[in-house]
Order: sequence, then structure tokens, then C-alpha cells
Amino acid sequence: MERTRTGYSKIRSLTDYVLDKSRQTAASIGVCYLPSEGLDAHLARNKEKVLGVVAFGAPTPTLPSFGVPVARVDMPLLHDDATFEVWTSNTPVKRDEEEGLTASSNDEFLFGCLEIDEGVGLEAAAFLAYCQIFDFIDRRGYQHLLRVWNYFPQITEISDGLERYQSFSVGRHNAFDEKGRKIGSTNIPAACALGSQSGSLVVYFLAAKRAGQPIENPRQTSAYNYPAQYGPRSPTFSRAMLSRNPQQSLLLISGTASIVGHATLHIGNTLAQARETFANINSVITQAALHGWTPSKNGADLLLKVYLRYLEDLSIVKDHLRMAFGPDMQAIYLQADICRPDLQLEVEGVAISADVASN
Ligand code: 3EB
Repeated sequence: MERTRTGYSKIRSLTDYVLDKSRQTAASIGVCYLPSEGLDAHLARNKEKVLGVVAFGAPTPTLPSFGVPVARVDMPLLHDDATFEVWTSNTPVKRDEEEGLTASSNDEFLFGCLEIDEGVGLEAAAFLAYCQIFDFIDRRGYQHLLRVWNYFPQITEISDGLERYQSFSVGRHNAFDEKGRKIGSTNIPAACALGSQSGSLVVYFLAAKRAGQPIENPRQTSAYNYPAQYGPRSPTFSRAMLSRNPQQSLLLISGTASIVGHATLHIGNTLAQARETFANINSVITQAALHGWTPSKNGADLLLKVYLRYLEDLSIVKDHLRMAFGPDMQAIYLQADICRPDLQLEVEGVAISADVASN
């Protein structure tokens, strides 16, 4: 009896040892939103572990150059002058740069950003940006594109007979085809695409060595299957991407709006659009749970970005967001044009399993 028990406890501790070992060695990432005041201290504390910084605000905030990838998005904050989204690694990162694409990576993840001049036209700019990203990550072994953030001005304007968002989607879709990632043959990344105030096409992204699990939403037509009324080439994004690693799970939630099936609902009613949007996000989280995602209580794992077309909708959306996702979630609010003229808000974000939330 005694021997068996000892034997058991040995096996248990060996299992724990191996698990602990893989936790210690596995690379993980974290993200946080910071106001200007908090930025310097955070960067100083994390130094060689900073993967990248995204600067939101208008006029676009300036940053000291400290050798990390920085994406600047000219987009007014609704509660502050500027906000910084800072991605960090638990281990020192490797820096890399090629033709204007700057990146940092650890053993699992690569964060990158680039800005493409629109002189060639938006469709071509999108095509070039995505071709460059695919070549870059493929050559470095981070071939799984998990999440992409896209920003460009005048997103709903019509140019050459097409809404600019649709031109962007054409260029992006063609790049997927060009680089051997035809729909149906590949995992499609989670994404969002919002209208900034000025500047070129700004894209930042997260890629990984390990494939993620794309998540779709049963309440919505998959975007890559949208009918042609929304554009000649469908938008190439999934509703969320679940990335499960030994040390952490990440749920990367795409831009989500008041769309059911493929139609916009509640036109002209911001509160109803907000509720529909929250229902869509909760539905995505429920789908992720079927693939092993464990949401934490009170929204403690959630970092959301809320894009509002109209400043005056801020307080009503804020109140309802907290009710929908819990008192412990964090959110920042930005003023942005949404890609469909009839949408008044869009919400996207990331959830990180509780053990390693922001660092
Ligand atoms: C939608 O559901 C709203 O083109 O990358 C959401 C997320 C939207 C990503 C994109 C667009 C994109 O269709 C718009």
C-alpha cells in the first residue's frame, strides 16, 4: 500500500515537473492599454520584452524612438488624448525589419506592423501589404497569421465606383490567393478594418509558429461567404482566433457589429446595435468555449476596443458594455468610421487566460 502510494506520488510529481518545465520555457504574450502617463514607466520596466506599441490619438501622438515596432493610428479617443496598446513577451524578443515592415518575436509569436503608401491606390496598397506580410512570416517560420488590424481614412467613400472598404477587401483577398491561401485551403485570421482620420494604410498583426483555431459565429454568415452585394471579393477574416499554448490561451476577437446573417440590423438605433453586437461577441465566446476556451468571471480577461461613429453615443454604449461583459473588463473608446455606412459601432478585442493577463 505504502509503496503504491509513493509510486503514485512520484509519478504525479514527475508529471507536475514536466508541466512546470513546459510552462517555464513556453513563450507567452500580454497586452495592455495605457494612457500617455503610464507609457514610459511600462516601457522602461519591460524594455527588451516589448513586442510592439500601437499609438491611438489625434493628432497622432509622437513617441520617443526606442527601437520597437510602433504603429500610429490617427483616431480620436473619446476619453483621453492618447492611448497606447502595448504588446509584451515574457521573454526577451528578437527585432527584425524589412522594407518598412518592423517586427519583434519570441519563440511562439511575432508582432509586426507596416504602413503602405496609398499612392498606388488602396486596392494595390492592400494587396502589397498582405503579400509583404505573408512573405515575411513564411520566411521566418511564423506562417500562421492569427490576427490583423487594418486602418485607413475615408473607409466608406466611393472611389472609382467602389466603396473604399470594398477596394481594400479586393486587394486583401487577391493577396490571400496570390500567396497560396485560398479560402477553404487555409486558416483565415481574425481581423478588423476601421476608418482613421488621415494617413496611409496602417496594418499591424500577430502571427505564430503554431496554428490557431479560427472561430465562426452561428448567428452570422462567415464574412468570406458574404454575397457579392458587399463587394466583388469577400472580406478574408474569421470571427475570432483561439490560440492555445502550454502557458496561456488567447482569444482574438474580430471587429464585431450589429450584423445577423449578412444584414445590418437596427439601422439608426445605436443602443439596439450595441446590444446586437454584444450578443454576437457572446456567441463567439460560446463557440470558443466549445474549442477549450475558459472565460473568466466578470470579464476580468477582456480588453475591448469600442469604435463609435458618433461621439454622443459614448455614455449609453459604455453603460451597456459593462452590463454585458462584467465590471472587470477593460475598454477604450475611439471615434471611427465603421466600414458599412449603416453601422454605428464596432467592438473588437482580446481575452487572455487569467494566469497571464497583462504584464
Ligand atoms: C462585419 O462583420 C463588420 O474586413 O477585416 C469586421 C471585422 C468587419 C473585420 C475586415 C470587417 C472586417 O462584416 C466589418
